[in-house]
Formats: sequence, structure tokens, C-alpha cells
Amino acid sequence: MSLESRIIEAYERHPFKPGKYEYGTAGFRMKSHLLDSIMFTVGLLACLRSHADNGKASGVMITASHNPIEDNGVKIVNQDGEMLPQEWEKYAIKLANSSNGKELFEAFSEVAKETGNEAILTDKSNPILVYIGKDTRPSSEALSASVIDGIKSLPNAKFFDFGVVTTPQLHWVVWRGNEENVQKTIENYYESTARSFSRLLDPSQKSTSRRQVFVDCANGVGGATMRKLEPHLKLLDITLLNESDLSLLNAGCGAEFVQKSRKFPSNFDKSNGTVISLDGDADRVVISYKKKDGSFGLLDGDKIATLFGKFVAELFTKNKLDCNLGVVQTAYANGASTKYLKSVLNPSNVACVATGVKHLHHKAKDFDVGVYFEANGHGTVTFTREAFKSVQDATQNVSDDSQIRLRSFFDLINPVVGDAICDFLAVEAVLDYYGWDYETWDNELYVDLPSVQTKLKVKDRRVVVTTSDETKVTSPDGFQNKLEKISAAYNKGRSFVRPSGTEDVVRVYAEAETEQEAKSLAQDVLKLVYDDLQGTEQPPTL
Ligand code: 16G
Ligand code: ZN
Repeated sequence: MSLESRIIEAYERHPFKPGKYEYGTAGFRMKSHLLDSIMFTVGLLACLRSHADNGKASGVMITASHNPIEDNGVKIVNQDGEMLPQEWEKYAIKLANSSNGKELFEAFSEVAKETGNEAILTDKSNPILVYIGKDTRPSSEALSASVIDGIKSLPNAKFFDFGVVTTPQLHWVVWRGNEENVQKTIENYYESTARSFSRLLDPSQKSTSRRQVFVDCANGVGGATMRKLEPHLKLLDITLLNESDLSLLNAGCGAEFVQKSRKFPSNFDKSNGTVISLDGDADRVVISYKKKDGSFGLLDGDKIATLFGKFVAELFTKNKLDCNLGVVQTAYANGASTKYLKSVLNPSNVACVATGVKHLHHKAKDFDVGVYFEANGHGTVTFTREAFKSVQDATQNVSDDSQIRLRSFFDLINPVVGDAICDFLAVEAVLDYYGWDYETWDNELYVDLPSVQTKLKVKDRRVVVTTSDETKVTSPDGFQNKLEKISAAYNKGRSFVRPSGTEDVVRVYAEAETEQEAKSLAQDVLKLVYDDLQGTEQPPTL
């Protein structure tokens, strides 16, 4: 049978549901019943990515992260373990919007030719290998089968199904497998993570005491993964909360809930007063804790970025390493965190980029070692091959603890994608190193300025244009001036306005010296947005 007939016949089993499908920052994501045909086309595109690299594995992860249970989604993992290159997103969109088999085959042939992969259409095809992973949602199993159907329509393509895994685990097996040219197992991930954590926490391997931690798994895939990792983590006494009740996936628990609502996750009362919250696919982490005065404390991505930045900078100095270390944030980073970072690093090594993980990750790679986090808890530390080599060289004669610590930190961190589990393990070890509890960490480096995030519907949010780092509005004319005048009336007042990329609203951020002032500033800015940008609803009263 010709390739054309194979694809047409197989695509008929996955009927296209009319719609216009976009590959967003998090891939294709929508109600799960719409995704069947899209999954098939994603299988084909992942094959093209692998073909382009002569058979290095690409990856397909089926998950809708922090979204409700009836949603699902899919992201393609590039052969280097990172996200799909941006210039390939248009190809994913083209395939996914093919309404029948003939159209799909044509689109596939065009993309194959445009990307220099025409051999995939012939019997001279390169080898092809795709790794597949999925979360625990009820719809994930069938959607994964649709991806496999897409892959199987190419006679030469091979795949390996890793089953239920976190998003970062799938990125890890792709990254490490291709780096070392040997297929990795999820067991390898557990062993490697546990070994580097244990050496980071206890370089001399003498400790017998265990740190107690409570992990809120958002009732997502992180629960199953933590259950398997737990026996490897001999130095931790772990209690899992919100582990696997799918009817409560991301409901009242998980990183997104805690960070956005500023509330403790469900079952917090079963903890010792501090809970680590993963999101639904375990690529984000934030920590909530009860302060000594009984109030809610949040340790978010900014706090983790500054902790890691401080730790790495100090260990570089101790080990006489001269690496160009940078920290990347977005405009949402608390002003106090940026001020702190600029006081300990060269100010030009503290960067601000647009919202969205891909922008942060990309910028972080401008540095030898780049720490990046969004306030929502998605982040990691990137490093160049050369930087990793210099860490290896500097820590070759592992004679002192600081060398072992530095090396183990780099071994533990997942540099290709934010990994909630590796990130929280690194946090635990670094806190232990400084001898800090969570509240000390919260107050020691800097104290957050009170801040408010709010939003407003306007006639057309696309009239708002900002600078590339989203800190200033460049159009409409004169808007920024008014905004700055309003902000200047408040102590330490700072505010910015940007069109949301995921909702039909304009977002407003405001911070100031006191909570009262931050609220009042946000209220003033909402009024400005309403008046100058044609608000279509009355601003909320804060
Ligand atoms: C997406 C981004 C998230 C960002 C959010 C902002 C990824 C994987 N996800 O969910 O990082 O914080 O968009 O949404 O990049 P907004 O544009 O509506 O404020
Ligand atoms: Zn996620």
C-alpha cells in the first residue's frame, strides 16, 4: 500500500472535529473529546522531528497540566529534551487542521519537503523513534493510542511507550537517552534523582536523620511518581497529600490553586505546617507554610530563583569557578526580588522577559548558567556543556563538601525543563545547607512587597502593545505616561498592564510599600484601563 493510502486509511479512524486548532505555549490543549484527530497528526509531526535528526528520539506528552479533568492536551518534546522549536509550531498547526486524510497527506508532504525531510515519503526514510508519555487522566489512554496510530502509519517508524509519567520525566528520558545514545528507563530517572539528591543533602553520607516533608500531588500524575520515587529517598520522611483522587484533580489543591488563590491546599491540616505543592503534571512547584503569626506564607518561583541563584553563586566562588551566571524573571517577579538579585549579581545578569516559559528558557541560555522561574513555580537552571564541564573539572578530586554539593546540584537539576520534583528536592537540600526553616528563607533574602494581580475585560485587548519585556505599554499613545504618574504617587509603586495570552482580558499588576497602597494603586490603574482602553465591564472593587 502507498504511504498516501496508509495515512488516508488510518486517519479515517480518527475523524476531524471542525474547529481551528492552535499550538499554544503549552501545545494543543482543549476539551479532551476534541483531541483524537489532533493526536494522530502530532504522532506524524513527532516522526518528522526524529527523522530530521536521523532517528534521535523525539517525544510526545499527553497532559493538560493544571487544567480541569475534562481537558487534555499534548506537547511535543524536541530531541534535545526541550520544547518543540518555535519555528515548527506552524507545522504542528498545519497538520492538526487537516480535515480529511487527503488534506493531511498533502500537508505532511509539504512539511516534509519544506523541512528537508522528503526522504520520509520514500523507502529511503531515515530511522524514526518517538517516546510517548501520558498523565493519569481518564482520556489519556485513548489519546495516546491515537498518537501511536499516527506513528504506525509510517512503515519505518518505531516508538516506545513510557506509560504514565510526569512531563519532566518524559523530557528527561529524551534528553539523556539522546545525549548518551542509549535508551533510558524511568528507573534510571529515579536512581539518578535520588543519588544526586542524597549527595547534595549529605555530601559525607553520614547522616541518619530524615527531613520531614509533605507533598501535595494535586491528585495528578505526580502522585504515582512520588510513590515510586519515595523508597529511593532514604533521607526524607515523605507524606503524600492529595495523591491520586482523580475526581479532585487540581481541585482545591496543587501549585496553580495555591499560587493563584493564596490559600493552603486541601489536607494542609494533616501536615506539620509546610506543604510542597506540585501541579497536575509536576512541572511546577510552590510551597505554602503557616507563619509564626498564623498567617499564610507563600514561597513561589521568585523565592526559589533567588535561593538557587545565591547558592550557585556562592559555590562558584568557593570552588574558584568563573561562570557567567544569570537569573531570568518576568515583570511579575516581585520588585524586592529583582532588587535583591541586582545587589548580589551584576545587574546586567538579571534579565526580564515576556511571560511564558519558552521566553525565560530561551533567555536563560544566553548565560553559561541561567536560573529562571516564573512566579507560578515553573523554572529550572540551564547550563552550557562547557559550564557543566568546568563544574566537572572543578569537582574532580571530590575532597570537600562544597565540591560534592556543587556537582550534585548540577546532577540533580533538570536543565531541559522545569521539574517540580527535582526543584523541591534541591530546595530541601539548600535549606538544610543554610540551616534555614521556611520562614527564615522567606525573610532572609528579601521581603516581598505587597502586590495585587487583577484583570479587566476591554473592547479589544489587542490594542495594548507592550515592550518585549512587558514592563511598559508602547501603544495606545500616552497610556504609559498616565500609568507612571499614577504609580509615582505611591511609595515603591510599580504597575504594568499587558494583554493576556490565554484569556480575553487585560491583566493589571501593582505593587507598593503596603498592602493598602498596592490595592489602591491597582484600583487606580483599573480605572485608567477602563477609561482609556474601553472597558466592557465595571472594574472589580479590590
Ligand atoms: C501559559 C504559560 C505560563 C504563563 C501563562 C500566562 C507555559 C508552559 N505556560 O500558561 O507560563 O504564566 O501562560 O498566561 O509557557 P496569561 O498570558 O493569560 O497571563
Ligand atoms: Zn504543568
